[in-house]
Amino acid sequence: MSEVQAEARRDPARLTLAGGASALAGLGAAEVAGLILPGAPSPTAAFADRIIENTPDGLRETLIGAVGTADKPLLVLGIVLGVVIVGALVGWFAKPERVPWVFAAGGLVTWLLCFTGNVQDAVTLAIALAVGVGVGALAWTRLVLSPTRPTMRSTPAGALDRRAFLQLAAVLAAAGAVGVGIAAAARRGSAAAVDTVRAAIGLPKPTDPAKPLPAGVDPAVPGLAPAVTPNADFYQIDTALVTPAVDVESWSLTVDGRVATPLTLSYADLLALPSIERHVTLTCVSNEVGGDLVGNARWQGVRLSDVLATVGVRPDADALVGESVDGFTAGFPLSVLDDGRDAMIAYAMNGEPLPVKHGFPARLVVPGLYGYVSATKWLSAIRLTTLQETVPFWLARGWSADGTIELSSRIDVPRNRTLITGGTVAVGGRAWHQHRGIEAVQVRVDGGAWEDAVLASDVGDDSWRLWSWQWPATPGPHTLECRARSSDGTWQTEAERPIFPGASAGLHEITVEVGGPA
Ligand SMILES: Nc1nc2c(c(=O)[nH]1)N[C@H]1C(S)=C(S)[C@@H](COP(=O)(O)O)O[C@H]1N2
Ligand SMILES: [Mo]
Repeated sequence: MSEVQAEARRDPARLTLAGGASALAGLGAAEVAGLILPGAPSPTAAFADRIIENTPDGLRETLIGAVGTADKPLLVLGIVLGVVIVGALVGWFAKPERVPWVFAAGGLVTWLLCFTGNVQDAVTLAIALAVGVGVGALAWTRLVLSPTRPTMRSTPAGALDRRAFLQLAAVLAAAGAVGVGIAAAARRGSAAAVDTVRAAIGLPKPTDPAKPLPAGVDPAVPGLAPAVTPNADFYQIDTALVTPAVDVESWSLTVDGRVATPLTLSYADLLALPSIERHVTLTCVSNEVGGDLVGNARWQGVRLSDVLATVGVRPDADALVGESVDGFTAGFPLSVLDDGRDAMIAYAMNGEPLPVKHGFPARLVVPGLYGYVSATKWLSAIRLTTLQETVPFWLARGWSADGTIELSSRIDVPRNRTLITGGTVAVGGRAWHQHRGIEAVQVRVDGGAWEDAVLASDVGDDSWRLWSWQWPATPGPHTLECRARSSDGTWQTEAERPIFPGASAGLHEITVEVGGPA
């Protein structure tokens, strides 16, 4: 090695820059490779999914609360920056000859961390990461190890001169960033393409339609959200960073496991089966008392029990696990279905094909169960099994196997911590105990006597019920609380309980400041 070359290899600024640029070039190459390989995940997204999954629940909620829906783009940006910084540090600290090997080790560790057990993902991700490591190592070689190429301006002794080095580093880094950007844009584009296909789908008429909504399901309380939640306002919970954009032509749903005859349905097969349509309120177990992770929609789909009768559930199966194309699983005991509830493989929500983010082309909806044990979106398989044989996603993380929805109620109007005008104040909210129904709601002010609220018309036992109460408000600060009575006769209790490992409990309380009369 010449003096000049040796000198260049000792220049920390040069090595750091070369490391960062090589890493970014490698990441861009891995993303582009992941885009080109059919069915391959985005390496960045796969890694982000792992981070999300392994973040303790409490911390995750806090972070998501702090940054809102920007959480996922910020996470991706963080990962890209992280790769560049790690690359720069490797360039700075590692022996130059060893850097390609450190890159390879990084690729291997990433692959191991991202391993979900899904074979297709593992193979395609391995290829994408290998391409990334190769490109990163090549970039490093050109920048630092053997920069001499006929086309490249180099000092006679074999190190790139300063300008040539900076140019090459900038080109490599820019190419990497463009690769990441193109891959992200293309993946978003494919989601848009799926949405176009989805919008053009004609739905069959439900064989067994929902009962028309009775008059008066929405109390006359200004500012109260409606009894049926518009799709655009429906809460959304998923573990996946990039929600799946499923090509409905190649999609199919398999029903197998402990069954007599396994079944595979195409989208057309599913839509051709007799269907039911019902109003069902979905709730997330992570909903805090007074929280808004709850929504009511009119779902259309195929009755789950019809499909189970077709495949013939074997007596050694006691649970059902729904599996998503994204690897998520949710499962519950089959005994839940014994009461004949309207559990369904849903393909429509409020009269439209399922929105992409709510599980297009199909999901499970089971009245009375929290989403984490039942409501698998982007459904790809239904496995008849036992919960020991197939442990669903959240159960493997310590959440309760009993996902029965708790009796709960909420005050929506007036809003918490607001200043309102005195006189008679319209108070309103909703209460739910899916599959049981709500028979009474009461409100109390400042810990006083419970007063009966007026229930709005009933949509059905599987839906929440809205309520209202006319409050003769006096000026000053006040607290309001509500409680509901289930149709099974039990009152919601005051005892508070945290969300983990299975649903919050306690009464929703708000404080308001009442000003003078209007
Ligand atoms: N594939 C998949 N399905 C899923 C989830 C998920 O993370 N991935 N989350 C579940 C949870 S915890 C809930 S509460 C509901 C939420 O459904 P929504 O996003 O349509 O409101 O979906 C369920 N189905
Ligand atoms: Mo959930």
